[in-house]
Amino acid sequence: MAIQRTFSIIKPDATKRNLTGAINAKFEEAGLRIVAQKRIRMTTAQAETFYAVHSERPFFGELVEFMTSEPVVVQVLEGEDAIAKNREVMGATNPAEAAEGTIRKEFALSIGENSVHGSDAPETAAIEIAQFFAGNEIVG
Ligand code: RTP
Ligand code: MG
Repeated sequence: MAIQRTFSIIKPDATKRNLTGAINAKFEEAGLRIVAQKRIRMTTAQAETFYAVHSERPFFGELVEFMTSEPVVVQVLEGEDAIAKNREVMGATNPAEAAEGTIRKEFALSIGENSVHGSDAPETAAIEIAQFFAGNEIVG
């Protein structure tokens, strides 16, 4: 399997509880390398663009409000099969369904406040990385 990059967000519920380091440890233990990282306050426009695919869903407003409510940490993770590996480490969207040892099982509060985001495919990873990082901010 080739080396891939994926886009990750440590979400407001996690930054608020000071879990950035604990979550990063999970990534690193899984063999993912953090090749770019910054803490930002996401704007409403950024959150609406980022989650545009969900704009017709009933939870969209709540999701945008949540993502802009506290700082987030945006990241690029690199490694073998990084997209699938990251989603495995994250666990299911709903923490009640997440496997033992996953980030969402250990830290997520609810299906909405679920601590992390990870890209779901190479195409979305490329788009999401480009929304938040310039090429020279990623150091592999
Ligand atoms: P993500 O995009 O954040 O990595 O999560 P995901 O693929 O596991 O989940 P997705 O279906 O793409 O949903 C995006 C985010 O929207 C929030 N959500 N809330 N209240 C609800 O029913 C609901 N469903 C989804 C979650 O924060 C989810 O991660
Ligand atoms: Mg998703």
